[in-house]
Amino acid sequence: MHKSTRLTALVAALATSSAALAVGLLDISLEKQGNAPIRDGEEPVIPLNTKDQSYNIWDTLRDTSKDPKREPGIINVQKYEMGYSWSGIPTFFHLPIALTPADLKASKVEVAIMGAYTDMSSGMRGAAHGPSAFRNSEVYGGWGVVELPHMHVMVDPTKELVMADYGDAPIDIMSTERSVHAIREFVRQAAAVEYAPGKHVMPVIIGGDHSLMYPDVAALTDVYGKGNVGVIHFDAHFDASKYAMGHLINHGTPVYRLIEESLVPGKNFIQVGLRGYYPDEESFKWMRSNGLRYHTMAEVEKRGWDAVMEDVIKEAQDGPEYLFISFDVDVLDPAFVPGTGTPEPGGLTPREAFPLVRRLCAESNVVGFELVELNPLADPTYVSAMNANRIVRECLTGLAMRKLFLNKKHYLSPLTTEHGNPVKTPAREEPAKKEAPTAAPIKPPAKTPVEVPIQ
Ligand SMILES: [Mn+2]
Repeated sequence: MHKSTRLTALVAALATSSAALAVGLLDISLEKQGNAPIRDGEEPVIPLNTKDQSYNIWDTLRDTSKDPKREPGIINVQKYEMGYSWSGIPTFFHLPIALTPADLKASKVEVAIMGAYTDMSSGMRGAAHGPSAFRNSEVYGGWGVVELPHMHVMVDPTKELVMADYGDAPIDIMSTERSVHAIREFVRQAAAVEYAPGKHVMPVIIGGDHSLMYPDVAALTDVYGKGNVGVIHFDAHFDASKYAMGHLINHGTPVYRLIEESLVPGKNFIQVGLRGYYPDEESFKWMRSNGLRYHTMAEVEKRGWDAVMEDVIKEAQDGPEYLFISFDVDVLDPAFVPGTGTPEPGGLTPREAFPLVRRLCAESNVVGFELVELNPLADPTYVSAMNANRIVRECLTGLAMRKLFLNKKHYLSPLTTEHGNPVKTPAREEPAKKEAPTAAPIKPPAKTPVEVPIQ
């Protein structure tokens, strides 16, 4: 039913009910004063003026015809070889930028990190500032020059992968419904780029509220095919409501939409971290009947995190060929992420979430990632942005490990997890393209006599 028709019907229904009588009288008295919002014969809606010049301005690309001509490729916008964490132009991880799909292709970009500042459906407004908070969330300086390997595995993803900041998706900040189509197109354009035969750019989307999951996943099914992309969904909430206050798309409905539109079969959803008071019993039954695989915090309480983590990895490898990770930061406990729209106590610790995200990106075929619901306005200590940054770093590290064939079950560097010598060669089955950072055995130090203190 058309929106205005529905509203007309609603007004007609109200006019015939006795409960609405007082409202009707109020309307008449307002009309006498010339203030009535609806008069006889008028449509009870304020039409959207689609002829207005600003209607599509949020989705209108800048005119670049007067820009200096340049060859396609990524652009390093930093002035100096290195800098402090807070210095320079705040791109994601201080990476170079790419403005167009041609830039991604020319530089053979493997991972394009992009912002998407949807904010109409968050439980608490502020997620629009997520991408900018993320770009400013670095802790370490030395970008571009200093080697900063992830200590658990001794791999530095910024050195192993070609990555770029792809800017922000176009958003109509006053309409989630209008934004999702533009976001889907934006993500699809990046993911469609083949940087090598059969190898597509992996989009990493920094939100923004969780309504993003619908256009982000839909964009990947546009590239890889309907039903070919599974979703590992980290969240305190199941986000599979049919409606939210009459809206079909908001941050609590994307899972339902993806299943309803047959883009992702229910069995290809693997949910981690559900807790609190949503979904209810009826919704759990709906999830079961649609085959969703869910791992609640109640299950973690019952079986322990390690057992649940292993099941998630197994299930991720037992699904469609391509995987997308949707990481709602509210899956982490509010102690670690207070800055989010709908916090829920009793969540995962970073020490639980980090290895799972890293392992999923190393041990399965992840082709897209989103981090959503980061709300810096509710994050006075910056701890939320810091943990959000690390979640994405865990994924990037996992991707780099996969590239280096350090993708055996739960690989950790012998150099940093054992202090005995010599260091074992990393457990790799296939030859790596380059020497792994821990491949060379380290000579034991010359033994020196231990001095015993004199009593
Ligand atoms: Mn969510």
